Amino acid sequence: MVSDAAPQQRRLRAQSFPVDLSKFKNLKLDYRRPQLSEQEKSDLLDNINIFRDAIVAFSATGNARGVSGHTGGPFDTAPEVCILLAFINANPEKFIDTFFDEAGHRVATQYLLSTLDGHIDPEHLLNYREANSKLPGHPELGLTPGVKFSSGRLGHMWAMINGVALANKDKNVIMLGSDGSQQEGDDAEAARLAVAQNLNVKLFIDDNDVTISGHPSDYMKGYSVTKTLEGHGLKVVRAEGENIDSLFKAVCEVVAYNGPAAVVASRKIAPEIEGIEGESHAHDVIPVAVAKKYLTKRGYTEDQLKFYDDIKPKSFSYDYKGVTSDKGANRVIFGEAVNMVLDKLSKEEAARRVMVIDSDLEGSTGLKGIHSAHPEVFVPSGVMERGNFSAAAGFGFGGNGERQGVFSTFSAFLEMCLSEMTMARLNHCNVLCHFSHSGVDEMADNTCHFGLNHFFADNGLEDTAPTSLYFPADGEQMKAIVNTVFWDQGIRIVFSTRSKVPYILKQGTQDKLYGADYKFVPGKEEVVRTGTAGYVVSFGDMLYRSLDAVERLREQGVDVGLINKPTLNVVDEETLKVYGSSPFVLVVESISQKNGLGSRLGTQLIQRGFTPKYKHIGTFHEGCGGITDQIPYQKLHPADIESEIRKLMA
Ligand SMILES: Cc1ncc(C[n+]2csc(CCOP(=O)(O)OP(=O)(O)O)c2C)c(N)n1
Repeated sequence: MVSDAAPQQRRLRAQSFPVDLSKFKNLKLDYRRPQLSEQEKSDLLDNINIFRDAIVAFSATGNARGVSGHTGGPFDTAPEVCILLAFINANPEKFIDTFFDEAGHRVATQYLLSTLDGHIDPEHLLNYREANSKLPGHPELGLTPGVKFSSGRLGHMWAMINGVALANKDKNVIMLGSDGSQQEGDDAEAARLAVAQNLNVKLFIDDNDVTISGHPSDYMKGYSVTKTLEGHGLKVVRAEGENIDSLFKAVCEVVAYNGPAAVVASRKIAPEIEGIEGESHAHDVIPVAVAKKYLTKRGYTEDQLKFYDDIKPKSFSYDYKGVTSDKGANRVIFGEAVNMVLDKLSKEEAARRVMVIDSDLEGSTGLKGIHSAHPEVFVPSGVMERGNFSAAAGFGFGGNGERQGVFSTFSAFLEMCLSEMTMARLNHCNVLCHFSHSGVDEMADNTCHFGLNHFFADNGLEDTAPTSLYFPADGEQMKAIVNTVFWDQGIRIVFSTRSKVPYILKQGTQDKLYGADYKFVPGKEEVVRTGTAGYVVSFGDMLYRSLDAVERLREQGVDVGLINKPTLNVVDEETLKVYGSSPFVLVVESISQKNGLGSRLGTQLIQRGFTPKYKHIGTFHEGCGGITDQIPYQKLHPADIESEIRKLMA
């Protein structure tokens, strides 16, 4: 399918996709006839089984190659998709033939639909989430042949398809929904418009009671998708998702209805997949062993499933200079650092003064560690970033820093909370935020999950309370920053990456630069290496990569210096003079090249009368999928940094 395929893709293409998709029948069913004949039912069930086998077979390759993925969600919605496909086949003029999905992680559905439409070779599906395969973790319009929309940030789809429905009043607009995505506030706004305008949006919601951190029925008492949608005025039909008669009848009723309507299909996630059914980890990629067991039970032979043995995680080894060989996960260390602050308080004092709220990502953003060590401060919550941020801000309202709200999610979703940040600032709220998964490193979830726009958060005026943006370079610096700024006032934001980072060493030693004798000073830029030829200014995960480039050049006699800027949005006049008066400044960052530090520092230098040769590099184009490939794809590998330095010196 893809002409610039990597060698591994070509090899896999020669293998055979185990599921015979030619057996998938082009069924035609009329939604005005809610009763299935025995033959229709049997054909439909065959299609559902083929669809589900295929989802299991190819999504498990994400597990085999170590790039993760999602199986449970797309597996669940196969019956709804197969029924709706048959409706579209019978009455194409009545539908927009796109299965808009507000839960973009269920992208396997879109790749399979595109394959059934003839846009993708079945064998190519076995490259799911592989770098450059054009099968990234979320659907991207214009990237993958046959994929008809972009999705991946929960709760962003319904509002858009309202517009599609307004532009196509004579057609049904389909959206696959989920009990996770429906928690987002935007869905409530979309519901009101859909009802007020009587739009023909048809929602098919997989109410499997599973999201990433567990079961909504446990962590969000009182939440009901059905009652919520009914309360907005939609027609809602509940169905047993795994009972084809019940589901078929409900889908017919909702499609035949004139106006906004939803099927809420209840089922355990990954039904009948032994080992993961009903479990919250079924949300993630299915382990190869579980997939093999399932497919074997479904009649596939050992020989047909041999292809998994050929898929190996990509290894990437590189000997970085100036750092330890061991690495720390800063996104986990954030939680440990908060625990170190909380350990100093009694449980009562901690509960009175600190509130840590989750947004269904506690395992990914380090809050899980706080949840287990200090349950007295922890509030589990749903996929509701804006509301949860404001709750954290409100906890710290009026407390002079004596009370702190702590909030976390992925850096990508910082963009969702900007207006709430403005109001939190105007209310003098005290809130410590942790935005993990910054930049692009190891982000197979790809472009919609990149954390690029950190500076957007600093959106107050010069005379309002400052918003501090901190991006520690390693685990020791993370601890020092959290310890120093925890009880400060205002909005403080700490960033980390999905990937682990090594520890920065003092020049020519094996001692950690940010070890026991280090004291973090907010706003201070740190000279990691002094140099006369010019300076690299960097921070976060790009500091160790920049250090490697700098060390290699220094070994060759090029005296390049390196600055760490752990507070992104404060000018340190003293240090700026040091690099400003050197021959060149190169800013290296993994956030957006368009909006990052580099887009500001040049002006700050000129305003102070410094005119070194200047360049900045950062993330500049949409992702390539995969794990270790993202950084070199953005031309941010140490070799790229070295080459940029050489160009500035030429
Ligand atoms: C705006 C936003 N917040 C958080 C996430 C991270 N996230 C991805 S899937 C998910 C939970 C999904 O639950 P659900 O949609 O019900 O899917 P299922 O577990 O059934 O596959 C979360 C929190 C996201 N993709 N977008």
